[in-house]
Amino acid sequence: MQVAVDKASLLHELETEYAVSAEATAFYREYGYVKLKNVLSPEVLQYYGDIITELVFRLNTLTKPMEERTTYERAFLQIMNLWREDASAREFVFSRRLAKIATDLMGVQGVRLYHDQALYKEPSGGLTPWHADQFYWPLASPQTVTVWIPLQATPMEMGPLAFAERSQNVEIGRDIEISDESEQRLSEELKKLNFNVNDTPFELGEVSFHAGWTFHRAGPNTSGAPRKVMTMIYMDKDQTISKPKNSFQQADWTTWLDSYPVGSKPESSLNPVLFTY
Ligand SMILES: O=C(O)CCC(=O)C(=O)O
Repeated sequence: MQVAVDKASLLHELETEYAVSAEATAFYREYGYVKLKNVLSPEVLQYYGDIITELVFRLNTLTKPMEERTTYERAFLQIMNLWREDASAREFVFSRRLAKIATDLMGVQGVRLYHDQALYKEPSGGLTPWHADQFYWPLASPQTVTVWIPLQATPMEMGPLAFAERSQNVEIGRDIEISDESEQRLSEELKKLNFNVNDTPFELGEVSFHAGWTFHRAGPNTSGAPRKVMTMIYMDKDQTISKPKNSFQQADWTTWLDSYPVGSKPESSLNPVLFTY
């Protein structure tokens, strides 16, 4: 029997506040990430998850067999800026509830969207190597944060996101892209420096927020089902664009920041403010 969807209550949930505790904020600032439970209901995850999944499989162009893929390609199907493809996906990505959490964790006055991306680790998909996201972004300050939203409960065998605690402040491996080399070099260096790694399952409704310079990875998906995840990357609304330092940042500047001038705030229509006090 099909149950009618109460769209108004789903939208209401995406708009209303989630109270971020002082402990969660302090944890985020010290450890560079935080995992929060019961942020989204099963109903919201089911409804928007189905829409996101349909878009991922419709827009995906990575169809070659696993054994012919690079490490990066084995890690996930990566489909970006779904908000520009579909009005319902936009409702999810523009959630004030999630944008306000990002704002409060960073302690800023508001956030803009950098871009969204769905990251689907297929059954038999490989690990996501250690890396820090901000290597890819031509942004001047470290005030960036990604919300990682599993669309199903994510046990260890699906490859939940894992975090090297307090690693946002160390200047190792900031010059290295996601690769076999980043996995090897960073796992050695992080071990040598005694970073504790939080590698734990996610309950349904639980999400994480991690800072742009926090090192993170994910294990392979050894389950029989896809690990479906949606993410949004937020930046302080007063963030400014810096001169691209590598070819990835150059490409990001053109694609995600609409080549807005270096030194200015990214104020093009690609980077809307999603929450402000
Ligand atoms: O989902 C993954 O496996 C990796 C996610 C990630 O690196 C990110 O969201 O920054």
